[in-house]
Amino acid sequence: MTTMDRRNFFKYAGLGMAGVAVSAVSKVALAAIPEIITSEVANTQEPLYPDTGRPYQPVVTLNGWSLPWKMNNGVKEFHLVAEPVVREIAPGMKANLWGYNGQSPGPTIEVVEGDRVRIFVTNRLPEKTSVHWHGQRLPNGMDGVSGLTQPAIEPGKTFVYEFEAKRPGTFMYHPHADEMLQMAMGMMGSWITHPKNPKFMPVDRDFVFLLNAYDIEPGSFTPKVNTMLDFNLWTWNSRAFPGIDPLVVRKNDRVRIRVGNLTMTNHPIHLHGHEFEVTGTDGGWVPKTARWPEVTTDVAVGQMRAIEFVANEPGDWAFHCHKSHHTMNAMGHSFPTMIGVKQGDLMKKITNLVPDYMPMGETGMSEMTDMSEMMDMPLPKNTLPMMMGNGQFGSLEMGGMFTTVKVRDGLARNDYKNPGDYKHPSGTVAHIVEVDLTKIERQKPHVDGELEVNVRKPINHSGH
Ligand SMILES: [Cu+2]
Repeated sequence: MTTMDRRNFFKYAGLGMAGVAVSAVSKVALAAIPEIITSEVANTQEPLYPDTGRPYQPVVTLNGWSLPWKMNNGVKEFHLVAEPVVREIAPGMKANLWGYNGQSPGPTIEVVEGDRVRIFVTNRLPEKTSVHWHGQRLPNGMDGVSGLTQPAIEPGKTFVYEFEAKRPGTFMYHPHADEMLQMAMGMMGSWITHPKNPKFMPVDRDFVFLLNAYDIEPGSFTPKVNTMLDFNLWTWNSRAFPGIDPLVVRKNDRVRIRVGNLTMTNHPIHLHGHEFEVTGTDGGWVPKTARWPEVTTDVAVGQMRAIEFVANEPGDWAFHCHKSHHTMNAMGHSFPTMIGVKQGDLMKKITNLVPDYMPMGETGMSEMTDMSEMMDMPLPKNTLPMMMGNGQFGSLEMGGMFTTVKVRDGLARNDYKNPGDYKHPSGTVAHIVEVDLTKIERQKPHVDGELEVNVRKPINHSGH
C-alpha cells in the first residue's frame, strides 16, 4: 500500500477505523507483497470507496470491513492472512476463532467485473490451509481445493492466486483444507464482483454478510470443532444478537442485502414490514421477469442470495432467521419442557438436596430472560444470556440471527450510524385495552361445521 493509498483508505474509512492497523512485514522476505492490513474491531465499518481502478458503489459489510488493495501494473493485489483471532461475538462474549486479517469473517474483497486480481495468502495457522473462491469462474488451478488443484499452504508459507473476476455477483471465500474444522473455527469471507457498468442494477445501500454457526460450550472460548449439526451459537458474520449492528437505511432508499450461508443448515431469512425480491443467486443476477415478491427466502447451505426492496416504511423492522431456535443464544438443550407443570412441591424437595436449584419454564421461557437480567442469575463467564436484547418497550427475548432494519426519514446519503429507537407516530403502537372477558361468550361452531368467529357482545373499551 502506498502512502497515498493508505491516506485515502483512512480518509474513506473514517467511522470506527481506529481499530485498523497496518503492520509492516519483513520488507526483505516479502518485498513485493502488499502490506498486511488488519482490523481489531467487530463493528460495521463505512464503505470503502475505490481510489484506484474503475468506479463502483461499495458494499457495507455487516459487523465487518472491506480489504484495501494495492494496484500493481493494472492488477489489484490483496493480502489475506489466515490466522487465529479473538472475535467479540456480542458484548460480554469473546471467542477464540480462526479468521483472516484479525477478524472472523475475514474482510470483504471488492473488485470489478473484468479486473485482474492477485491475492496473496499467508498461513499463520498451526495447520495447512487453502482458499477456495466459491462461485467464481477461474482457471481450475486457482480454485483452491488442496490436494486436487494445488498443494496445501503449509504453516508459515505464502501462496499467490491470480485470476480475472469474470462474472459480477456475490461470492464467498473459505478454506478447502481440513474444511469442517476450519469453517467451524470461523474461516470465511465475502467477495463482491461489481458490474463493469456502475449504472447496472443500482441501489442506494448494499449490505453483505455471511450466516455462520459455532458450538461453544457456555463458559468456554473455543468452538468445538467436531460438531456436525448441533451448533449452539447462530451468528451473522460471527456476531449474535444483540451484537449484530442494525442495517440503517434512508426512507425510500433502494436496498440490497446479500446473504451467504456457510453453516451446516438452511436459514429462512425473514424481513418485517416490506416485501422483497430475490435479485441475485449463486449463479448471477435474476432477470426481472423471473422474480417474485417474498417476505422470507430460504438460503440453503453453500448458497448466496441478494434481496432488494424499497425501504418505504419507516420503523425498526425485525430482520432475522425464521428458525426460532436460531434467534436464541447458547443454552443447555437438555432441560425438559415445564410449561403447565406445577413445580412447587418438587422444588421444596429438590432445594433440600440442591440449594441453588431454580425451576424454569412453568409459564414459558421468557421468564428466563427476566431471571437472568433482573435477578442477575449467575451465568458462566463469557456466556451470553439465551434470550436478551432490550428495545424501547422491554426485553426482545432474542439472540442469535436477529437484528433490525432501521428505516428513517432524512438521513444523509452515506449515514450508517445507529439512529436509536424509532419514534412511533402517536396512535400507531399496539396497546393494552381494558376488557371484561366475562361478558364475551365463547362461540360454538355451527352444525355445518363453519366457525362462528364474530364476538356478539360488545367489548367494554376504556382507554382509547
Ligand atoms: Cu437459521
